[in-house]
Amino acid sequence: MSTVVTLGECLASFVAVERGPMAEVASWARTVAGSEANVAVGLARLGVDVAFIGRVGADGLGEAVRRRLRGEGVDVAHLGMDTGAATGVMFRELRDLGPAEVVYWRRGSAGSRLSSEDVAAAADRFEGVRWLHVSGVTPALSSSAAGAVDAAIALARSVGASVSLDLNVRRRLWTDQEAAAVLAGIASRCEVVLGTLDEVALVAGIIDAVSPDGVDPEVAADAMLALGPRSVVVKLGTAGALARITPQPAGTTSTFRAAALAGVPLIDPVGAGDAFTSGFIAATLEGLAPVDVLRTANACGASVVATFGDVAGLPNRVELDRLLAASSGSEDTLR
Ligand code: KDG
Repeated sequence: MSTVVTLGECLASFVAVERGPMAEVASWARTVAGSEANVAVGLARLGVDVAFIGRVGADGLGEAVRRRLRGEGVDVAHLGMDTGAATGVMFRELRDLGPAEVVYWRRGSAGSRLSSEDVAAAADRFEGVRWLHVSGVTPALSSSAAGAVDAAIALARSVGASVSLDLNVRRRLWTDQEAAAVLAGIASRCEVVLGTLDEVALVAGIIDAVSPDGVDPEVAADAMLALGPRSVVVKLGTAGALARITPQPAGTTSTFRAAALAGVPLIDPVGAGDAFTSGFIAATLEGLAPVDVLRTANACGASVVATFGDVAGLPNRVELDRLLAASSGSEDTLR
């Protein structure tokens, strides 16, 4: 039986081995990527039973994805092999200056063909489940994938599970306006919404462009709370994280903050948000106090920032405890 269910597209990811512009890269390391799959691996490493629903192509890259997730202990019984489409692929460079270029080969991919029928077929995975996690990547892939997210949320709510949404606005997949409209609707059906400051502000409707400068995270979080979730978590990178939480069934909303870990080497930040989310969910399920939940999440995120690839740095329980013990009291001062 799974404690957590998640769904989405898991890609074969080719990450540049040398740093610099993609046009010059000759060597690539094949890894797996995909926001929700990264979260699933993070949870499995922390000892949480987790199932991943999705599709890969009936090809070697799909097999590599399945083997990796299965090897990490993720339940892949409902990660189907689609004979009608290829496994999605992404290439990304490692760039020291400016945003890194990402190339997707995922239009019409197997993962984008995820549908509400796949969720219905996985209904057994929702029996006794405590948490469903979804991200803003999947509804951007196709209308059938958006339908899968809606079906999963309805199923999770029908069994009393908590639902979290990581906004994950992917500007290569849709416009800000499209993302804001769809993700606000999903947020209204979730208990927990996580995002960076620009994502929270965009979806909550307090800015319509990528310019969070000057936006107070608490103001952005409160605008998001007004859509319906009970908790909003704003990931602030080197400034740590902030949560606004309204107790159930009702009460005064409180703010909780945790500083980022100090001195984290910036090796490869992609996947850090997913690592944060896996730490957040695992610590919440354990019943930790909100500040300790945020500290755990920050530590998981930092661990991935300091490592190459989306999932290599995701800590197991022993590594996480060591990291938390070593960093206790040495976090960056809150800004
Ligand atoms: O959060 C990391 C993800 O962005 C990456 O693994 C790939 O899911 C992905 C996407 O669609 O960008």
